Amino acid sequence: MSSNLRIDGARLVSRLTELSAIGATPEGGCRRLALSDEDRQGRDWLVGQMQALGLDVKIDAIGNIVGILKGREDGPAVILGSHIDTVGTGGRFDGALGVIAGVEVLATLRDAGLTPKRDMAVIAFTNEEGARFHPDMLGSYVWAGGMSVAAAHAELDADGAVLGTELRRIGYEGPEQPGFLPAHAYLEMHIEQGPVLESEGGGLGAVTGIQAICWLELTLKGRPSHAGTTPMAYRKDPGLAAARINIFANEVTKTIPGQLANCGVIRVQPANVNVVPETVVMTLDLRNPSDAALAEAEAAVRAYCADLVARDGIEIAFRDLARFPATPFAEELIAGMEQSAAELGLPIRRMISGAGHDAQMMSRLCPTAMVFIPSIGGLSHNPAEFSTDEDMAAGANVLLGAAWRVANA
Ligand code: HGY
Ligand code: MN
Ligand code: MN
Repeated sequence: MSSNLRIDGARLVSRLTELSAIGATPEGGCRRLALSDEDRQGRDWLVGQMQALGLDVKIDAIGNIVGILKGREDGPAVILGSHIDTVGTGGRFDGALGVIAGVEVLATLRDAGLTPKRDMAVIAFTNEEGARFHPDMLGSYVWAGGMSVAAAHAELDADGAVLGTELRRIGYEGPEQPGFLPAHAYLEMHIEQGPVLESEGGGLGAVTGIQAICWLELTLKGRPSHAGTTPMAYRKDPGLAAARINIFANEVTKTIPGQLANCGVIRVQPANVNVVPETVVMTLDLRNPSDAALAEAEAAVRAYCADLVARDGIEIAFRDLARFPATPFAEELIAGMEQSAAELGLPIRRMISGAGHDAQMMSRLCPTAMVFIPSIGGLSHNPAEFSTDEDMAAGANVLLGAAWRVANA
């Protein structure tokens, strides 16, 4: 590839703008929950873009969308990708940028009449966010063989909707088997979603790996009773217990290095102002770069819950929603990202990812790496999520260089 080949930054921005209009929220972000009508519209748009580019577009049984650029030789492909589903308060960049940058890389090669030695592809994976169905990174997890199609299809959302039914409803239960395209390498571009790069004056991130993740759902059962007549000592109050567990999980982050904790869901039943609750369903998102430290944090939370059960006479049932180990990326691909940045005269520094990504699943199949661009204000999963056009083009050019190198090695 001539060393001065660059992606088309204006085209990258205009595609992101087009996709951002699908599921656009009044606050300026995007809401395309997995397998929703907005997700379907985004999928339809992406398939149209891939077809217009002349890619061979295939859909697999979990709805992963695969656009393939044929290489000169048969064999495992260099895969780019990310996701186009969002969380409820999503921004315009999380996931979408990585898919569009992958499309832009293939479009740039096509425009330049360059055919790589290996097949190349861009994949938009289903339900990366895990906001509606669990676990997160579900489409890439199934692609990597971590979960069966049947088990994934049986997942339910909070309203009882069945994943497989929703997939068929939006017309994206495809004929291909997940993982049908053998992977030689996987590269993903993503916004950092945190404050590190910006706090260092900008520059790109050569991602060395992803921290360990544990998502727990706790169902707490107490005894509904009258809020005005039941003496405090007589109450079996799961609402109070849930609050205590949330605070305890937060306290654990102060004693275990690197520990993070979030209680993102608290659903109270019967949710009446004058009833001591009967049931509370809550979630805990626990993360740590160290598997051992995360296990210690989880054990502390479980032990605390056992004490509450013994002391307060409520029941607590746990359910795993997601559990993924700390995942290191491939040194030669990390170095490849650094080399491409250096060739472009762009500052880049190594860092771990706090967020989960489809790369965490693809690293089970093949050498994997990511490149980050700065998130302004360190914000993500927020409508105000923002990255500059310049940083988007810089990241996509690093992706182009790194992908072309590994596709022809
Ligand atoms: O939760 C995560 O880290 C990702 O946004 N799915
Ligand atoms: Mn993402
Ligand atoms: Mn996300």
